[in-house]
Amino acid sequence: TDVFKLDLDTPTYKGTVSVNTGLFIDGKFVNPVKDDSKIEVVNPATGKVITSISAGSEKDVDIAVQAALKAYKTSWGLKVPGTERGRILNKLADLIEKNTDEIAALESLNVGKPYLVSKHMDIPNTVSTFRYYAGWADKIQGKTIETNESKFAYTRHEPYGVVGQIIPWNFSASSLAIKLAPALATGNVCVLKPSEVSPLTAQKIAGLLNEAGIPPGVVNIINGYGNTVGAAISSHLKIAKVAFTGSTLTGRKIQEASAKSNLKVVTLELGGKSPNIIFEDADFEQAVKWAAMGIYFNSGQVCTAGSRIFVQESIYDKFVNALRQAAETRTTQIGDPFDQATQHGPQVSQIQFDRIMHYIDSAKNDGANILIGGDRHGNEGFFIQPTIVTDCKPDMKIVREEVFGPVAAVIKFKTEEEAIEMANDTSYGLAAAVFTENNSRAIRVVHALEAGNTFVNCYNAIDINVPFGGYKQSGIGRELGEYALDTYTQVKAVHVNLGLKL
Ligand code: TXE
Repeated sequence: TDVFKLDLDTPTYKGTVSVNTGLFIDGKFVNPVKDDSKIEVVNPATGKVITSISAGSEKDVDIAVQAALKAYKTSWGLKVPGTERGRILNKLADLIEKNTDEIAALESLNVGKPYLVSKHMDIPNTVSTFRYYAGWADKIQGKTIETNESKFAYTRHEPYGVVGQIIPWNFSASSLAIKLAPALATGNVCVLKPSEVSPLTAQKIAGLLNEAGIPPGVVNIINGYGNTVGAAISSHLKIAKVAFTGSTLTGRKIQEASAKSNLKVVTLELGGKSPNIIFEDADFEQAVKWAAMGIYFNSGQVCTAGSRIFVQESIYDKFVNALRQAAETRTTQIGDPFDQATQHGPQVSQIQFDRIMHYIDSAKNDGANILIGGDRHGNEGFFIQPTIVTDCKPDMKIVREEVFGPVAAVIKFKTEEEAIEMANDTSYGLAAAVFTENNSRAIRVVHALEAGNTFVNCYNAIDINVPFGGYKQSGIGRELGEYALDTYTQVKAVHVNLGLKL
């Protein structure tokens, strides 16, 4: 297999990045069965090709599943005590931590995220997620359940066996940890497909697995396209569960593939069009800052992005003006992801760039007002200006569909009831936020919002030990926190006869 190596001499990272470009199966980097399949990896800040990596096929997925099944029976699963699985996951966390700078550089090179964000948020979160679930590995417990005198009943929380995991590009390293860590802690073995857009961090972490002591076959990483490798994972008969993060459209396909193959358990973390409600009694300055961060963080490429901002009539003009200033400031922070001052990077790909520009055009054509932004930034790479859209009507595409870019739709409301009704008028239910200094109102509104992750006087304040997931068409199941353990285990009830005779 080939190794990609690049020397970087940037203001924030000086050093080499290197990853193997092969598929990682059964503890080794290998070439795909169809040897010539490659995917070009692009730097979104320049639009130029960085390298190319091997693309797997259905056959490679099958080879990985066989390796995983063997590992499950011999060197992982319930064969290995939880304390030992935890020890190994902690070792992996240590190795990732040791390589933080290089992995952060790969994240920034491939996804366009500011290097200092990758280094201080994404990779530390990746490390913490492995440590958090390492701690759970020896605390997977069933119950004993009283029935009658002559019976002893208890439950075991057993792993599924081989789980398939399909991840997107917006948090390429931390979403890998959110998938692998709870699965491995509970004793499962994994076949994971990174996004074809952002394979480099997964390749780097794959290269650390053997040193961490993860036995061959326990984690297999197969790069490739959704309609080949992704489809093969979701329809494989020996994969007992699939966990997916990505678009609602693809989530639907995965659910369908599961139904048509072996009814594998499906957990989905999908898109959103999350409401952020600002009441007239909010801490005004704080609300503006959180709202701007809520939509512009990671260039808007966040599933929980607060993309519909509802503002109460009496403060509407003042708020829109302040948000506009926040967007102007953010525009001055656009730049090369490796520059010290950069806070706002490019969109991840040409496809995403085009999709976002198409949404901005649709808003214009539908009669909305582009208050600020609305165009590309610079003439290289996939940068888009922080954008605010006003004069929105409820049926406009810009209000109904996920843009996944730095585009806020701002909407005026009069009463609390109206705000709740408009906020819930969506097929999504991932996140929602409310800003008010009135505590009873905050709790009342948050309880009425149809979303899995809700925030009071903050936004995107996600923690690894708090469950994360969606209502409605934003998903099925929960990741993070103790709740994720349930989605990686199946309950076996054991009934033991203590003396009942027939
Ligand atoms: O997503 P896809 P894309 C949303 C966001 C974005 C849109 C499209 O709105 O604009 O999705 O992005 C794999 N069977 N989100 O095209 O297609 C694919 O290879 C199995 C929200 O990147 O959902 C990749 O690994 N797998 C989201 C993964 O699915 C398939 C994050 C995600 O890609 C497949 C990303 C198939 N048939 C995008 N087709 C979030 N919830 O955070 C594709 N894939």
